[in-house]
Amino acid sequence: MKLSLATLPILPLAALCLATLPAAADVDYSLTDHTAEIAFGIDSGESMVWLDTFPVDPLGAYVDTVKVAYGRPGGPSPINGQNVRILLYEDLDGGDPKNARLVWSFDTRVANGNTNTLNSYAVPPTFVRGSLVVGVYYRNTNPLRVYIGAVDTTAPSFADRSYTGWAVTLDPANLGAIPAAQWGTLEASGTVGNFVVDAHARPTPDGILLSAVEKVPAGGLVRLTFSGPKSAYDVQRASRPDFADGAVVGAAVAGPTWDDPVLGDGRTWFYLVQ
Ligand SMILES: [Ca+2]
Repeated sequence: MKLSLATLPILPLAALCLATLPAAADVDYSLTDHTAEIAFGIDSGESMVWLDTFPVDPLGAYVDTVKVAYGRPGGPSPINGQNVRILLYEDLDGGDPKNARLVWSFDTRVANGNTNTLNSYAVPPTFVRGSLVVGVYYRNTNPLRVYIGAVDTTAPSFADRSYTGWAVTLDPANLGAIPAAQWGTLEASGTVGNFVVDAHARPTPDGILLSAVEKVPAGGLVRLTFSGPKSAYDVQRASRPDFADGAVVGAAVAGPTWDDPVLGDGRTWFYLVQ
């Protein structure tokens, strides 16, 4: 990610300091303790979606993982191998996600069913505004009802955050088409709890957060503070915001800080950490 910095020493410190941003470089979204007491089911020949909603945290607007647990320990349905579709939506106005837009999906098969195991599904970092909505689509082609959605019913539970809908045929890219009587919150269906569906997200597409740019007058230094998923970073410096004359001034830097002895040179510099 890019941040710019004017290194003129006459600038007030506030103009140089972005230290109010925390250094945390990711966000875990979850409504549950990852232990399912109930498995949510769908009848033979019918389809359903089960979804959790999360207001977007600015430090986690780029979703890179969806995590799902299926069934519950001791659950009645042998669900491993069932076809499911993992879903990620953007819900601009938050609240009820029936008007959310499907931005990513992934066809897979249930694994680790009835064990409280979270299965992780990698998502190309996807920017989401408003609320992010994650969940699963499942069509039951078996002759019996299948109990497949994992529900945590122990306190605390969060109302108006877990939603489900069903129909004989259902398009998860068009939740609005689900009949109103077959759509609503989990608690409206008679179960107080939340689905065991999580998401993980980053503050930037590459997960690198340049959280502070500070003056260190002793030594005439500009100090960059950054964090991210890599073990080493390259720091570029340029005199132009388009980095047309950018050059790597710090190669394979481990971080979390890096110092540039340019504080007193009277010039304006731009930095890029990759
Ligand atoms: Ca909505």
